[in-house]
Amino acid sequence: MPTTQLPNTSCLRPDFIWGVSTSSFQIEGATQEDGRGPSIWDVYCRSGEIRTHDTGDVACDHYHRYREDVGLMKTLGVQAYRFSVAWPRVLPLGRGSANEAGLSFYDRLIDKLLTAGIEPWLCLYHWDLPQALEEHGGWLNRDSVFWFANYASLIARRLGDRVKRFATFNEPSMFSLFSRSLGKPDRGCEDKLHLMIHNVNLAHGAAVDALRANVIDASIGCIHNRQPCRPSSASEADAAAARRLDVYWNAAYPDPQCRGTYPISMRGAIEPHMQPGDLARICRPLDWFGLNHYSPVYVKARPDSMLGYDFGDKPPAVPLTPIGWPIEPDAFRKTLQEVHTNYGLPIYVLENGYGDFGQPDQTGAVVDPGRIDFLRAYIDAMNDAASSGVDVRGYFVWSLLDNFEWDFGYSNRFGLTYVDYASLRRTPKSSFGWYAGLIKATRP
Ligand code: PNW
Repeated sequence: MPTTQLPNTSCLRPDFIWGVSTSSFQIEGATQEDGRGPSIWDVYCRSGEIRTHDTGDVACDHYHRYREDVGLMKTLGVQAYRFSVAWPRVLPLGRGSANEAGLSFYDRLIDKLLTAGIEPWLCLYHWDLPQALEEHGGWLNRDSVFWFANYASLIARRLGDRVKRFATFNEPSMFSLFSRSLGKPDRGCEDKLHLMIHNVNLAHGAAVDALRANVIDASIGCIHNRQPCRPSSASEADAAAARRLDVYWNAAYPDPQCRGTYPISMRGAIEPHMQPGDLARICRPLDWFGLNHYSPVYVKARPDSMLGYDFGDKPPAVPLTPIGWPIEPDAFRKTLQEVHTNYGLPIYVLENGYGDFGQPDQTGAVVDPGRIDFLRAYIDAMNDAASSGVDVRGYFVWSLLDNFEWDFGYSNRFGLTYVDYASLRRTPKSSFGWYAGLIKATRP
């Protein structure tokens, strides 16, 4: 297929929003500047657990280069930009007195976006918990509900005159399933997992209330990573493990938040942490469902591990991205349909993207036809979902820039823009030009 070919977008709404997403720890750098406090990720990066020994100290240096990055978005033509606020940058200890210098960075970024005609979509939590709060138990302490609500209220009061789109959490199921604060990921940490799930759900509900109280015209959601969990073999044990993981990965947060109930199979384990009125505190009215989707997950049974699962082999017939993630656009279509059926909210796809190791060629160009083919196929699948009645209103590519890819450090690249981590120079990839062409073609 010629790399210039665009997907079918004929069934998308005329006011459909095209965007790009990033997160604070993955791009900002400047971790010790202007009074920012340490986050749990600064500490993890020094624990030796990140395979490449990378840190977020410099990352993409977005803290100093945000003007250039907003310029890239303007060239791309996106209507919206999803970013996150680093909680320890604005509240170095997680609570108590605010750090004016940190807040003013987000002032400058937001003003720059608005001047460029790009709508800011602000996510309160993309995994960089203030280390000071972790030392008080982090999400395992029920006080985290108040810490988070107070932080949400500060952001709403300070930035809510210009920001109207707010997400409480990014992928709560991911950071709880993979949280180091649970300890060794065996059966012994399951009780802590249930406590964390419940506290984070309560923190979501409390933050929604704090945002509504301070921003009259706020449009609020939570961002969920939904990926079908499939057994990696025909055995009944693997099928059972996949069903169990599916509940935790895909339903543990959206069910109580959007429907006011925990999935049946979890209720007994949540019960010891439940106080009267909790479900009503969690289930606050929302304006939309934020969906992050990449691929299905293949699961095998492993009885001694947390929830009794492990990641299994992918079926040999399934094509993979260079970093080994399955390419299955039809699973995206089905996921959109499920979210629509289960929760009935307007959907914004706030992450979808392709990870590779792409480097510049001899001419300095970064040519990434695999990413273009991936995005085209996934956008076609989204259009199919829309044609069958799914209320999908926006699509944001992960990510504007190559960035700090958590446990994989800087090796895995998801950007439409290549970042040379030595010079910090940005080079738009061919997918950048392709996405710009798509946005241009769909706008009157
Ligand atoms: C998301 N999985 O995480 C995050 O929101 C981003 O910060 C991250 O950079 C991006 O996806 C790419 O990884 C995920 O195992 C983590 O399927 C794990 C999975 C999916 C998404």
